[in-house]
Amino acid sequence: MSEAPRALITGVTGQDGSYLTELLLDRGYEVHGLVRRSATDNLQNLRPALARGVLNERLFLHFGDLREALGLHRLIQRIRPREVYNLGAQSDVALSFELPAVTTEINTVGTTLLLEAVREAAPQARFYQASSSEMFGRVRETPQRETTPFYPRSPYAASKVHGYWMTVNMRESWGLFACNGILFNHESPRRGERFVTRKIARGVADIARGRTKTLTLGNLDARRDWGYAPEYVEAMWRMLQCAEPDDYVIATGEAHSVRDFVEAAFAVVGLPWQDHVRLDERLRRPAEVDALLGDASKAKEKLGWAPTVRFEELVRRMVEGELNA
Ligand code: NAP
Ligand code: F7E
Repeated sequence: MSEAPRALITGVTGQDGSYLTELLLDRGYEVHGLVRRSATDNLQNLRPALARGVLNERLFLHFGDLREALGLHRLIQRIRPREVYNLGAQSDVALSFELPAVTTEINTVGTTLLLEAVREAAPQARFYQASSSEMFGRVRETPQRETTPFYPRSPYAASKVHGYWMTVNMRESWGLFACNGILFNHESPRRGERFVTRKIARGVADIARGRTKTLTLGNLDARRDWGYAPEYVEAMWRMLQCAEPDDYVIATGEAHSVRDFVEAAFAVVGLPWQDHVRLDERLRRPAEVDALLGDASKAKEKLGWAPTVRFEELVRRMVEGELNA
């Protein structure tokens, strides 16, 4: 009997980490997740995976942190994964303006330490880096593709540019099978509560249930290319199954404003959004990314990947997710 392929996921408790865990378990993997110690429950997103009853059989959770070099090295040496998915990050763009050093430490130093641990302890492993459309920032061309130059507009984006180039550099210097997925915004009912789509979905559900009357937001004009997270983790996996390592944009090719999202979300519960939405200047960022739109034709051609969940459906799933919570 052949051994199950082994994968290590950093950021396993996050939105993407939890969906990727389920996808890999479905495909017969033994999944190892790096989990930060937390005083409160941070395993919420992993409940469906844990409910499969395979903890410590096919799903293993290890305490650790991306800043703990020796811990990463020891873990990789011990489990010798075939695939490593680096999804761990301080991923909150707004917060990165308040925590630039912590964001840099986790996203930049952390990524570097993980790549170094892979190079030393499992150089044959395939490595996925969670790069971001935020790297395009003040965009140099539209739509954005793999060749579009970066112009980061936040400490978060700057840290991700460093992670991107470290990944390319490890590939070119040491021959690591290392890929960047340049993923545009992707959402789901498991999205972190501070991100705008989840905040809107929850606000709308609370208003519909009479728990509150208002939803307070910042910039309604920002435009994003929003996709559905479970489809995006499929793209991550496909990148690591290719014959050669490469970098790919993953996006829907459709952009909407935050206002469009608000309008569509209130439409799900049949309420007029103008009666409930308040604006607060304090929720605006020191520097904004005005509009992102991705061109995922390379992923379509080389990975056979294409999104199916479109904007209206995504909004509906998120609002219904909150109403059923
Ligand atoms: P998320 O829900 O915020 O999850 C982030 C994960 O990183 C959590 O599991 C978190 O653990 C973990 N983490 C934070 N600091 C860590 C540290 N010092 N050591 C180890 N783990 C740490 O993010 P996501 O939406 O799933 O996104 C996954 C990755 O893709 C992130 O790197 C993000 O920057 C990137 N990305 C996301 C999007 C998007 O639209 N979602 C788009 C492009 C790129 P705790 O649970 O303990 O906080
Ligand atoms: O903001 C505007 C805000 O925080 C989207 C991360 O996963 O995707 C995410 O970053 C837009 C911005 O996501 C509020 O100004 C208005 O223009 O949901 P967000 P993000 O900054 O695009 C990328 C791809 C990542 O890589 C990141 O890790 O919405 N906006 N009013 C607001 N945003 C928030 N959070 N809250 C508001 O009240």
